[in-house]
Amino acid sequence: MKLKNIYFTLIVSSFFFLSSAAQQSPDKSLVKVYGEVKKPLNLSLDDLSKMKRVDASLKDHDGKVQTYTGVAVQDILAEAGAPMGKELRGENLAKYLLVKCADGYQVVIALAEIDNGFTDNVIILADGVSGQPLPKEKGPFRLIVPGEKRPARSSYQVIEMEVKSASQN
Ligand SMILES: Nc1nc2c(c(=O)[nH]1)N[C@H]1C(S)=C(S)[C@@H](COP(=O)(O)O)O[C@H]1N2
Ligand SMILES: [Mo]
Repeated sequence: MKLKNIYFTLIVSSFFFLSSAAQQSPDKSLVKVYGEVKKPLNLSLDDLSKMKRVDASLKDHDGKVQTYTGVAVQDILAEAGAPMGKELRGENLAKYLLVKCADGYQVVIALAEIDNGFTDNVIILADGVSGQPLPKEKGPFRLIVPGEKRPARSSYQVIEMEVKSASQN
């Protein structure tokens, strides 16, 4: 009877130990920022948590407004040394960001659509919604493109952001 109790305690405590270990292991997911940039980046959730945080709202498929939180894509591209701000003129206006997702979904955003010298719309790379991490099927990173009639460019499960040029010269 006593031995049975010990076994029971061992099984229960090892279950709690293993489940807490699983919860604490940090998410190692990365977003790769590369292409026509001076300094390619591999951004983790931890990296994003240390950058300037901003909110963006998005109406979901069902018309409900959700508040996402993350980092302005402008700040990420500036950090990577993509042409932003004063450099965003001439041939750099033919440059764009190709956002790639784990499911193969891809969207294009012109750099001028990201720069606050051109627009008041703040596009963010979100890692949270309503004060929580993104749900697994939409995360861990999601592009939020506010101010559009449809949420179709707000790509989820983002894995790469490549700066490219559409110039024909
Ligand atoms: N990776 C990825 N992101 C995506 C899509 C997709 O198929 N794959 N669909 C888009 C479309 S068409 C819409 S309408 C919205 C839906 O997002 P919601 O389910 O949060 O409303 O996600 C967008 N982002
Ligand atoms: Mo959609």
